[in-house]
Amino acid sequence: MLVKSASFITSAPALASCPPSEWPEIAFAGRSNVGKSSLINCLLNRKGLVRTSSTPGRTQLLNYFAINEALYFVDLPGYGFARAPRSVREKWQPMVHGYLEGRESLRAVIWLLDVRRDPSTEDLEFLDWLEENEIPTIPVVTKVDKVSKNKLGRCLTKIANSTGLEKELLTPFSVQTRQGHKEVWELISMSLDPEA
Ligand SMILES: Nc1nc2c(ncn2[C@@H]2O[C@H](COP(=O)(O)OP(=O)(O)OP(=O)(O)O)[C@@H](O)[C@H]2O)c(=O)[nH]1
Ligand SMILES: [Mg+2]
Repeated sequence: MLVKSASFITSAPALASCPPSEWPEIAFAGRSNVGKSSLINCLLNRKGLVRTSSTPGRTQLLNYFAINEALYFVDLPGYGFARAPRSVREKWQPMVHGYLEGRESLRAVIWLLDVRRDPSTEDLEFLDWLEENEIPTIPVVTKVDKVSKNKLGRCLTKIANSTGLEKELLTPFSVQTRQGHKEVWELISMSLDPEA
């Protein structure tokens, strides 16, 4: 997709405060620090549109970005950040599950996993929850610049085995090399227009 315009719209604390659902939307989910905000910036070719951080747990609201006045990207707060205050952790589930269950204009969730980490219990629970709720899920494996080509295959096999997802469904991605940029956009386009 040619990104002509991309801008921050709002940070919503819950489904009820999301903007009117006039456009289809794609949400980005995964553990804290996995690279959600970086992936969005890369897809939009905007370096600093979404704030990224080496401190996990920065994103704590449903952050809305409008693309080409035709599509929303929603940067979701990450899970699994053990050091986050309890108040933040307790809010995560009702906020994120409530949004994902209730947002009719949601077309797919891009679910991120770090290539160097074994999927955690929280990752697997979240995937189960997405499957139970029949939410279309696009798995993306991030930070693949951090492993050699050789090791990448083994990491993907491991992730496939522990998640039960087909290895072919895992799209390797790197902000550094832009590997996967085209593939992720293709998957987004397919979920926006399943007929095509
Ligand atoms: N080498 C490398 N680093 C990456 C990549 N993607 C993200 N990072 C780094 O990982 C860290 C976390 O990235 P973010 O995009 O802020 O992660 P996030 O998932 O939005 O994190 P939260 O908002 O805390 O949930 C930052 O230091 C990024 O620069 C990548 O593809 N390659
Ligand atoms: Mg973030």
